[in-house]
Order: sequence, then C-alpha cells, then structure tokens
Amino acid sequence: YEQPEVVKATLQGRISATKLLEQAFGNGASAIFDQTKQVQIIACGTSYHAGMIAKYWLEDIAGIPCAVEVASEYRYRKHVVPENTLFLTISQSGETADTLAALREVQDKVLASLTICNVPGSSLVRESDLSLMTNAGPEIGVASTKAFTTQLVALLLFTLALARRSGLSEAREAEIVGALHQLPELLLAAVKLDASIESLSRAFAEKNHTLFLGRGPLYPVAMEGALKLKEISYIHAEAYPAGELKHGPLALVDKDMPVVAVAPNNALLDKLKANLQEVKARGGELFVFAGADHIKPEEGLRVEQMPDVPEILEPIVYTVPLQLLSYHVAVLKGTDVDQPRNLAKSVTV
Ligand code: F1P
Repeated sequence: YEQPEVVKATLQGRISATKLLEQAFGNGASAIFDQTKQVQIIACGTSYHAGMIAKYWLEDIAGIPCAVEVASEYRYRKHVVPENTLFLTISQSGETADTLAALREVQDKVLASLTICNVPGSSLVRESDLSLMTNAGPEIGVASTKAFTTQLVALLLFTLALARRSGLSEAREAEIVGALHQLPELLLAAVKLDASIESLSRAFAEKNHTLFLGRGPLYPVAMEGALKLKEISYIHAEAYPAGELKHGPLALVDKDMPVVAVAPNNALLDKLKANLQEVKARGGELFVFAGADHIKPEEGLRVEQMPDVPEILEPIVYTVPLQLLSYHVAVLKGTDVDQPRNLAKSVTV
C-alpha cells in the first residue's frame, strides 16, 4: 500500500535533469556510462525478476546489450566478460551472499560495478563503484513488494541515463519522463483494486497449483506473481511466457489449474489472446488482468480491469495486483504473510 509514496521517493530530484540523475549514482558515473558497451545484471529472487525486466528496457530503449543471470549460478561458473561491461547487481538488502560473491568474483574484470539497492551502507553499496538507492524504506515482510517496484523505477532511470548517450529521441525521452510522473497515481489506482482482488482470491485458496502467463516484459512480471504466491501462500505456481504454452505446459491445464494472465493493451495482446483461447479450450479457468475493454469477460474467463497504463510502466503497475492476490490467498489460507516458513529476509550464507 505504500508503493505510490515510496515510488515518489525513488524519483525525487532525479528525473528533471541529466546531471542530477547522474549525481545520484555517485562520483564518476557519467564517465563510466560514456564507456559502457554492455550490461551484465546479477541478482537473486525478486531482484532477479527486476533485472529480467530491465533487459527488455536496456535493449529496446538504450540499444545496449544486456545479460541477466541469477547470482547463485553466475558465481560458480566460468564466464566471459566482454570489454567495457558495466556489472549491475540488484538487491533489496545489499547483503545477499550469492550476489556479493558474484561481485567479488568479477570486480577486477569489469569496467565498473553498480548496485541498485535499498539499504545505504550495506555490503553491496560499500563494495560497488556506483550505487543508486531505491529509497523504499524498510520492508517488514520477507517477500519483497515495494522493494521490487522501486527497483524497477531505479532501473528505468538507469536505462534513461544510458539511452541519453545512444541517441534517445527527445520525443521518446519526454514520453518516458511524462509516464514516470504519472506513476504514483497509477499505483494508487492499482492498489484500489484491493477489494475486487480479495473476491478473486477465493478461487485460488482451495487449489494446489496456479499457472501465470505473460509476454514480453510482462513475462518476468508473471514470474514475480508466481514467486509471491509460492512464498506466502505455499501454493505451487509456475510462470511461462505465453507463447511457450504449446511446448509443454498446456498438458497441465484443466479445471483444477487456475491460469492468471497479465494482458495489458500492447502490441503483444493479440498473440496473448490466442494463447488464452488455447487455455479456455482445455477447460482452464482464466483470470486476466487487462486494460479497459480489451478482453471481454465470458464463462470461465474473469477480467480484472486495470487502469490504462503507458506501455513503459506496464511491468510496474501490473505487479501490484499480483502481489495483492498472493496476499489475499495467504490470508484466506491462514499462512504467515510477513514471515513465511523456511525463508529469511536476507540470505547471507
Ligand atoms: C533476494 C531475495 C528476495 C526474497 C527473499 C530472499 O534478496 O531472494 O527477493 O524476497 O527475501 O532474498 P535481496 O538480494 O533483494 O535482498
């Protein structure tokens, strides 16, 4: 519920002028960004999903190649680090052992390191050359929520900083900055769907599995929705890029497998609608988060109407109803929302 406010704190003083934005990353940021030829993103859990979304933005908006990998794999394998790689870690706590180990492993092979982090003075902040703080304030629960959306805002600011060097048009820049100014209001509108999402949650609490679908940068949003449901309600959930359905997971679909789709009105919507028909034809019960009137409700297909959102903000705004859904399912099941079994807020070993 704090997300409209904390996102303002992430944006504060950073979108008005290039110089102010670059100062926020620390000394020498401008010179490092001038030389950056590719970005390697490393993170764990929810922070990894933020990195997956950033890859779409960095390649689309800044035209910079970007690789993303979980720290727990990256740190243990031999890797090739291309010249002028900016090594970007993302972490709420700044203390996640795998992420820190990956940074230490490559520190002397990369152009520079940058962390997007929520805790000032944490190990990742101290050991990275540059840092951009998310300013989300303390997160009480183990499962990241406002940390994730503020990470996405910080990643969009980072994308802007690089894109300004690689020929971002004034019109596109104005479009992105204008969208960011609208973000707190749009998050407020998403939070207001709470009661409606609560009524939806009953359809999940009795089930043992859920499938989440998305396309493009909404695929990592689906992954984050599935992770939240697993973490706090202990329901097995998986996310798939919707185009992959026919390559396997369609075999799982029946009336006992609720399917959640994030379906904003973008260029991929028609493709996604075709995937949803594939699910319906197999008797799957669909719950679709969609913009106004783009998908019609019908028997077996419930539509949760989202505010109209500028395309660049879709991954941020569409995350909130999925977080709320997991929350309400967990409350119905009586699990501990703030302190799920077997999990720690910060995985330091
Ligand atoms: C990574 C993370 C969180 C998750 C849980 C365990 O932490 O996987 O995303 O919610 O708290 O750790 P961090 O590196 O972002 O602090």
